[in-house]
Amino acid sequence: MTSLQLKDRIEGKAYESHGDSFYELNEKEQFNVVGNAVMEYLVPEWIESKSKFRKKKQAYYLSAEFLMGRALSNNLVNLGIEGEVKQTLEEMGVDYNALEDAEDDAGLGNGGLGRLAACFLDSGATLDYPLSGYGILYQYGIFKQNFVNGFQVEEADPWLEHDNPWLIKNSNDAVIVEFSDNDKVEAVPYDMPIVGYGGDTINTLRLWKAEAIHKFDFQAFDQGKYIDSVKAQNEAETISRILYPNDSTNEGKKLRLRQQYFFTSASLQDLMENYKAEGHKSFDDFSKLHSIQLNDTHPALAIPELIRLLEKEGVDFEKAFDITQKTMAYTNHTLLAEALEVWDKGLFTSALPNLYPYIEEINARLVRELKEWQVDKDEWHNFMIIQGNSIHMAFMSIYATRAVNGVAAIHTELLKTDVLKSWHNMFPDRILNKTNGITQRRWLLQSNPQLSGMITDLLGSKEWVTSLEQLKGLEAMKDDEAVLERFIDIKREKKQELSEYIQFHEEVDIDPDSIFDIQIKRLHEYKRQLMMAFYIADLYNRIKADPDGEWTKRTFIFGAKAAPGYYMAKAIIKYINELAGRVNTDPDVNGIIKVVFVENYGVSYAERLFPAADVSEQISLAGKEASGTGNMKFMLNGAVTVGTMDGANVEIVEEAGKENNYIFGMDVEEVVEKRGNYDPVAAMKRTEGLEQVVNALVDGTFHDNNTGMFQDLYNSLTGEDQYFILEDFESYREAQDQIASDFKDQKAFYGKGFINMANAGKFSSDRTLEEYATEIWHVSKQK
Ligand code: GL9
Repeated sequence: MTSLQLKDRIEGKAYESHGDSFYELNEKEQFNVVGNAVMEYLVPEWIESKSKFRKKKQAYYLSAEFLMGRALSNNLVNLGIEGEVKQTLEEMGVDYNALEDAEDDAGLGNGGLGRLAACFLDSGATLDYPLSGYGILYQYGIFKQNFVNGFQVEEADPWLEHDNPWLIKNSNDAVIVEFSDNDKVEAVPYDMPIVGYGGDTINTLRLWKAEAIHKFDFQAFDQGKYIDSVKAQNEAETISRILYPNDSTNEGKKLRLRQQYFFTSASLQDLMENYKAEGHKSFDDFSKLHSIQLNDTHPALAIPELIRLLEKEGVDFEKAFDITQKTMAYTNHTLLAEALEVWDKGLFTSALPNLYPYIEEINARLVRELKEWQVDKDEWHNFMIIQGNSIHMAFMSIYATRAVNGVAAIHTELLKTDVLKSWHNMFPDRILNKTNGITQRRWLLQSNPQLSGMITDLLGSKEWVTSLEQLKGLEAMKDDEAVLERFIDIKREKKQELSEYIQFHEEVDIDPDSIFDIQIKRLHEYKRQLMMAFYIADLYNRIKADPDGEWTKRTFIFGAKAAPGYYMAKAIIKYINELAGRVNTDPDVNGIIKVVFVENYGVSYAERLFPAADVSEQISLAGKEASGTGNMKFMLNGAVTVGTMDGANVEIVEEAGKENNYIFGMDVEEVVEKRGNYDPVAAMKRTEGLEQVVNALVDGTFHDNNTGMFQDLYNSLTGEDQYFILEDFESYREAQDQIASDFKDQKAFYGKGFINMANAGKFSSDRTLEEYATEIWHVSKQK
């Protein structure tokens, strides 16, 4: 495509879609027009990709969440036309950065689990695997976060209000989803292209929107009942209205169950329709041509639903169960008991009366097997899907699938030895490990072009973009002064860019020469944002006591959304905002430390934060964080980790060396040991300075606008301290103080970050996806 053709195409699209000259449009409209032009360019390749995978075994990633973020730059880079498009736009007088910023994030996910799905799609297409995503087209994505007096206030995220150029409505493929005999809706698919790097493969993310079968009741309207006339449409659309903003908790809501059934049923019907259209006369070959990955238990209703749909096609139960089990695999993403999905039987039967009998039948089959296997009756509660009034989705997902996997080595080990121990003993080959990964295309190539350029220069090729293990070749250069200086200069430049962005958006002035110490992830007690805040509060007290001491300049940055109903998480946000206000304005502190809580953290903000980090905060209580993926993004961008031996941190330090990171705190065994005999108040009193920090919650130092929130934080800590903040504080403080001291020798400090980057190869989602494709899905590449 020449520059002139591109210009013509863009100008033409503007007339077509807006009836106006491109140059008269606002930024959102201009973005939309450019997006449409890119779509027109990629569609032939997209069609080509679909046909090359026809009649081959394909993998389907079913997920209630896909946290895609923006697509423009990603598509341009992966198509290999970024340079041309940017140049053409520049010739047309368009500011590319402003255009890029005009795109709304596709925030169809809560956090790590949803972002992992997005990284997997990128890797699947890049590796030329037949991998499609299936999910929900939420009208509203993850809420926008505002701070009002330091409190989180949520606002809707109407990301589809401006036309979205990446979605193509495919009305021909609409299907009917039946919740019950007299409660049915239409599922209409919207397809988004997933462009692989290099542009050889363009896969599809299919998102379902709910619509009424009869959208408008003419009679009602005619009788003046205007609201009634669109009631059916309104009720149907409610199903795909909004993403549940929970993180790692299970809320047994009927609407959520309806969402889960809605998209799994629609997706399976889609697959079965296509299968039949290919001319198959029986379903004997279905599992040979389909591999379905269940992203957590959110899509687990696919299990009874596939059996139900197969029976409708004349397949008997045993055969249908067999096909289902051979087709499906399940990923577990958490060990937290409160996150495991358990549905109330009454709620389930009222929401999905036609599906429930299939769950009973699956459970009855399991009971027959438990008897056959001569499992002691006392053990049955570790297996049974239906127990009293509860339906256990994880147990069903293990029972009726071929493979179950955890998301980091330690997590999988804990599944085998603890949460799913009985299952593991029964089926020792079923539980596998697939350590998570991240795509280096978005998280290095696009978000850190400076570091990318340096890596390409040093390695003499861009191969690392599709083969991240190549980074290992950098390790030998760690003592090369010039290399390290360039690395430090780039980090400084990214910190400068972030400082300007934060100055503009948060109105806080930060110093790019200070340590940038960053914790960005969902707000959860187990992740212990409060422990980092306590470190800052303690450091503040120490500085106040000795303002002329030799302090290292530091900037502490937080980014996190709290689930709207999660009271304690919201209390922690308020506390950190109060702390930030105090620290940032105290003349005694005089800018030695700064604290920033960035508003509305999300994928696009993350792309600015990871490249600018010196220190990565991964301080969850050991045994609680299944994997983490932010930890990998920091590492890839050359930050050191201060962290516990939890999740993928364990593998990060295995790759990059404990000596290049700051590991502290209790490990899993120590946590288990401590549980029985823990006295948080004793821990607090024995740790110098800690009591002052904790008391400051309630002694009038900080104010929570009379909500009582800080008293509740205090009570939780001194009463139980479930997450052992007071126990681990001392060793965390030591690690943090060590960082401040090590930073004085810049070359030594950044040398550690450099080694981390050089050893990040394992954490490419290309590696993870390759493992899923070859060890679980058994699909093959088609160039
Ligand atoms: C999570 C785990 O908590 C993370 O440790 C893990 O990295 C990701 C991806 O495997 O999955 N499980 C989970 O429920 N969430 C995770 O992030 N929560 C959200 O995504 C909101």
